[in-house]
Amino acid sequence: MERDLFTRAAAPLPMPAGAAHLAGFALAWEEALLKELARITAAAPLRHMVTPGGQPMSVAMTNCGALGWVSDRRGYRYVERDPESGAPWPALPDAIRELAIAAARHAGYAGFEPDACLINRYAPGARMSLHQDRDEQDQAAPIVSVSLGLPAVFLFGGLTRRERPLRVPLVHCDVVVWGGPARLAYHGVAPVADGHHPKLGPQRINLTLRRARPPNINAR
Ligand code: MD6
Ligand code: FE
Repeated sequence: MERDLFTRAAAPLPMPAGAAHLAGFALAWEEALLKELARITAAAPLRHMVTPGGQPMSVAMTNCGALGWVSDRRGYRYVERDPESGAPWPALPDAIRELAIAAARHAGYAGFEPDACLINRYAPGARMSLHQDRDEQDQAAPIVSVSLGLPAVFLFGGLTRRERPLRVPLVHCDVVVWGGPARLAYHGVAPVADGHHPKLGPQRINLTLRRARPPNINAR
């Protein structure tokens, strides 16, 4: 297997109870992920959403799946349609769904069925400040986060803002899963350093898969 500057030997880093770092887990899906990403971002382009306070985010975002996470002056929420086009978000590709289910299972969360996939693009300098993911009605399900492209330092804290976060270096095709006792852990991404990834160029792409709605509500 190709190993380069951006690829570490597969060695999971220790994480708190309920969380897992799966080094290189997405490598088997790499080609499918890159192909699907191009398709999704052509149909639902990456865009800089604004925070409820009106600031444009440094991370550009889009979604695929039944539900997409959006932020605007009205707040954060999941919606069934792309507000830019009015169309439903692109469907969740089988390959992305299978990767998420396999990663969740590997981390001890069998039966994960994602209904939302947020796609984040970090240009060098982009970051995400520490926050909890609490916009999902179904907090029983874990969160699966797939890193592609440039490396980044994932900040993984505790259940309060006061705990100093772990710094978890992530490279292309690493996956992080958190749920159970870690489901509401504070997390974020340190500013992405300059660089050029052989497959993705000067950017980090993150896919975050979640279960936003409990199955019965979602089936409506
Ligand atoms: C990441 N993203 O992009 C982590 N959480 O690596 C997040 O943690 C996140 O992008 C909630 C809402 C949007 C996000
Ligand atoms: Fe988050």
